[in-house]
Amino acid sequence: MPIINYRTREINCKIVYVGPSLGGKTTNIQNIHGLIPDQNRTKLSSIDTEGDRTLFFDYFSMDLADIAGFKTKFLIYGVPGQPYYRSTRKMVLNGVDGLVFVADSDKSRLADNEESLEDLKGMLKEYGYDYSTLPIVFQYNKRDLFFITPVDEFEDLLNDRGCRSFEAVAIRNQGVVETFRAICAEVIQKLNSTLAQQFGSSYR
Ligand SMILES: Nc1nc2c(ncn2[C@@H]2O[C@H](COP(=O)(O)OP(=O)(O)OP(=O)(O)O)[C@@H](O)[C@H]2O)c(=O)[nH]1
Ligand SMILES: [Mg+2]
Repeated sequence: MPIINYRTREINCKIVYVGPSLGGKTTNIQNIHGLIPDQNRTKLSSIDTEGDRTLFFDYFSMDLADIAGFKTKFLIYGVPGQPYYRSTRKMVLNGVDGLVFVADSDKSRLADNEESLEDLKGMLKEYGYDYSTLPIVFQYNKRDLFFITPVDEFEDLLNDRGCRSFEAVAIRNQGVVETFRAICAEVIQKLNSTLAQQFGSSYR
C-alpha cells in the first residue's frame, strides 16, 4: 500500500529489487539510475558494499508526474542477496508496493534462485502481505552465460503466478528498462485503483 500523505499531497511508492546474491540487482539499479535525468532523482546510495556484494542496501528516489494532484515518487531499493543478511532484507521489504525478482540464469545457481524466492515469500508472510496479489515482475538475468537455465524451467519453478517476465543481460543494459517499466506500470495501476476506492472514480 503506497504511503499517501494528504497534508503534503505526496505519494511514495516503494519498489524493491530482490533475488539471490550476485544475481544482478545492483547492476540493474545502477543502470536505471544512470538513465534518469539528474533533476528527477536523488543520488544512488549503495550503502556498505564489499566488492560486488551489497551488505546493507541500494537506494534512490525518483519523481514522477503528479497523479490526481499528488506529487508522486518512486523509492527504489535493492536488498543484499546473501542469505546471512535476512534481517536487512526484511527491513527493506517493510511497506513494499512492487517487487522485481532478479534471477541468476547461471545453471549452477538454480537452487539459490528457488531458495531466495522461498525466503522472500516467508518474509512477506511474516509482515502479513499477500504474495499472490503484490505486483511482481521476474527478470531472468545473465542470459549471456553459456550454461543457463531455460526460460520455461524458470517459468515453472519461479513464476507460478504467471506474472510478466523478461530475459536480461544487465551488464549490457539489456532487459533492464523493460523490466523497470513493467513493474512501474503495475504499481501505478494498483495505485490508481487504491485512489479510485478512496475518492471514487471521479478523482481522475
Ligand atoms: N555475465 C553477466 N554478469 C552480470 C550480469 N549482470 C550482473 N553481472 C555481474 O554479476 C556480479 C554481481 O552483480 P550485482 O549487481 O552486484 O549483484 P547483486 O544481485 O546486487 O548481488 P548482492 O548485492 O550480493 O545481492 C557483478 O560482477 C556484475 O557485473 C549479466 O547480465 N551477465
Ligand atoms: Mg547488490
